[in-house]
Amino acid sequence: MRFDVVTLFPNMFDDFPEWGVTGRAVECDQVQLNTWNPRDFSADRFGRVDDRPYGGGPGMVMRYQPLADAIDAVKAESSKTAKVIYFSPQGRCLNQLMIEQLAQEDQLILLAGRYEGVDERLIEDYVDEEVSIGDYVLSGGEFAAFVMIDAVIRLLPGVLGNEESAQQDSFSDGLLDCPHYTRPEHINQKAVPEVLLSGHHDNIKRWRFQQMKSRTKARRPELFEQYLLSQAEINN
Ligand code: 4GM
Repeated sequence: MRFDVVTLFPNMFDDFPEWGVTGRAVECDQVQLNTWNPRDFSADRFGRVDDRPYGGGPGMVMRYQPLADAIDAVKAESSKTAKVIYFSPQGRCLNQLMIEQLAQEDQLILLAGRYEGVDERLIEDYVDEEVSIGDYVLSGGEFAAFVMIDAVIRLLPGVLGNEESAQQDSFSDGLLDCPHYTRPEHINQKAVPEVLLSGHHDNIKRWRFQQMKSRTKARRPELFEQYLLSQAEINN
């Protein structure tokens, strides 16, 4: 799989190959991670990539031309059909189902904005999906791109090493994960739940499933409602 990130701060992605399982996938060429700096594409005689907003107000807006030319350059050397994703708080909120679908793609072009965002016409002409990673504002889209890249790479076949892991993820069935414990058995009077020491694998499985459901119901009632609806559908 190939990621092409359009960013004013390509250096932010330099160390990616050093980070854990997702980095190893890049290191082993299972994933190609490229960066493109719109500054290199600015046709402006000062190399400007931003300008003042029409209508006034604070901050700057990323200009159409350098971004359009950068995206055209990515597409010219790869796939004309690659999806272009733009990260902004106005986008559709990212979830695991979207990540699973994105992991099926051969290539993603990720546009990381800065300042107040990009000229709206660039979004209309080039962006296939405007995506938000949550209801908060970042100083740039780069960390949103990191989030998506990480979540997608770990689903690629062979990346986690343990194929079961991805299947057992929280959300893979619409529920939060159960609690986990490792040695020692006692910490400050707190013991590991007895069932986990029992060696009774059916009981352990049941207990974990109960924990997943009770935690989801308590912490994320809206997710739990979704889960119940999807179960009802399966049973019909
Ligand atoms: C658009 C407009 C994404 C993008 C202004 C990007 C939050 C998210 C940016 C901007 C971002 C998000 C860059 N902030 N919630 N900042 O996914 O500053």
